[in-house]
Amino acid sequence: MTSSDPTVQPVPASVVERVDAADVTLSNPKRAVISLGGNLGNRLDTLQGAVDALEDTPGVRVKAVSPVYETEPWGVPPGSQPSYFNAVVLVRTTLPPASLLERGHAIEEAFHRVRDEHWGPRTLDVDIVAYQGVVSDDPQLTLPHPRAHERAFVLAPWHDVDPDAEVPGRGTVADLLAELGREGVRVRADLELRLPE
Ligand code: PH2
Ligand code: MG
Ligand code: MG
Repeated sequence: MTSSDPTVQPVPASVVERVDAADVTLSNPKRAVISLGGNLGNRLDTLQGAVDALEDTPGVRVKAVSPVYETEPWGVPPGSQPSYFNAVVLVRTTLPPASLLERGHAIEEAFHRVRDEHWGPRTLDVDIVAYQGVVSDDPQLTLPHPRAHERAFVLAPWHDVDPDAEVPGRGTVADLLAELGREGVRVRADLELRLPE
């Protein structure tokens, strides 16, 4: 996911990342990209709570947290839902994809996620966007996320934390984002997510 050296590759000011000399906390960790979103309640507190809960997960280490984006609801009629806050988190994990997904769902539930309507408004959505280079059509967890490549609210923050990233099988995040454009997403430079200690 990142071949870029942060000492030579400038990152936007609000990207918060951890560069460990060695990943001593996890053995044989895999890289995963997680998208966070929510459009109900205190969206910033919820996203921060999700970042903290990921870091509190045994076998998960949060490596980078993107800027916060305020985004138009995608896939629903204009004006029918409040705007979202979205962010992308890079983790290293020893959990297999299914366990990471399960943990994501548990975190959603901890933030009172209610699933009553497809693409309905929600306090928190935790999606696994990519896991190492894995391509899988497992109906429980399609990897990479089947719509990541067409969503600026995923691509823009992902590009901020990993400018060299690729959507496995789809191309680079930079190219996909350039093609798609940034309509409906704007960075909230006044806000910031913290990397847990
Ligand atoms: N998530 C959806 C549907 N639409 N739109 C935005 N802007 N952000 C989201 O996270 C989002 C969405 C379903 O997961
Ligand atoms: Mg989603
Ligand atoms: Mg989801």
